[in-house]
Amino acid sequence: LEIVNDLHRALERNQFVLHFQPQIDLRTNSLIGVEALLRWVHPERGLIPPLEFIPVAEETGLINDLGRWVLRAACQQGRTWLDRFPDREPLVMSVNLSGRQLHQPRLAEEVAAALEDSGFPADQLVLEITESVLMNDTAATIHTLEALKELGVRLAIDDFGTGYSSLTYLQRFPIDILKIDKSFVDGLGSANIEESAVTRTIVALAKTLRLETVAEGVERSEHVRELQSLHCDIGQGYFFARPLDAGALTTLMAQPD
Ligand code: G
Ligand code: G
Ligand code: MN
Ligand code: NA
Repeated sequence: LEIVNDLHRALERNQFVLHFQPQIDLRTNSLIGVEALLRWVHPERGLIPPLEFIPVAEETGLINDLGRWVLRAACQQGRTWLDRFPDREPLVMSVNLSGRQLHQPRLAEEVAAALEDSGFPADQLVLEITESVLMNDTAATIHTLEALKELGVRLAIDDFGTGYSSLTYLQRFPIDILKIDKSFVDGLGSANIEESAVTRTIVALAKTLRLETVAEGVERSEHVRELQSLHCDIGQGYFFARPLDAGALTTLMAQPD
């Protein structure tokens, strides 16, 4: 419970940082975006991964302040990169939203403020929502998602395929992108065709619904080859790069693809 007190002070004390994991266009092999991933630099414990404090932040409600900080920091860093690398393809910035943030009535206003204050273009911001959060929900969720869409941002379903549920919500919610969960990507490149059945099906579904596909947890060249043959759009994973701090990513961007 010490962590709860520490967590409250951590925002005031500027102990959070964003790392950024590259997203690669599988057709051109170029860096086209990054996912912002939150880390807590604890003065005694060092770098704490989000799975250890985001659930606590959700329970205590601190996730709203923390999520607002993440949105602002991600948009500002995105703007810095756009200004620094004007000749690169427009960089897409993906930010994770938690369930509790999605239930916050002022979410769309806060996203609008983060975009306006940073000058980051709305159509280059992607908000990721996990499939389980979407499935547990309701009219209020649709309303929030539509308000977000009106700002011009795009919406992605994170961990897609792990929810074991009806797919009807894909027609109800204004979704743009499916992020194929690592557990399905792991099976790619195997001689056994059944190993790739789920990924194959998700990509086909996405094409029919005109959604973009991002494969997560791409670790091996065999994964890349099969994703390319399936015409999956984007890859993200250790094969390309781990999440990097802003400085390391700036160095990466300064090199040609
Ligand atoms: O690198 P990784 O350990 O960063 O991330 C672990 C989990 O934490 C992922 O499921 C990711 O979606 C989640 N996560 C990372 N950053 C954020 C964030 O800023 N907000 C929320 N809600 N979840 C995040
Ligand atoms: O938001 P999401 O649940 O998708 O978070 C992505 C998580 O996956 C982060 O914890 C990130 O560090 C991790 N990750 C990203 N690429 C890889 C990978 O290739 N392999 C593994 N094992 N984890 C990855
Ligand atoms: Mn994510
Ligand atoms: Na995921």
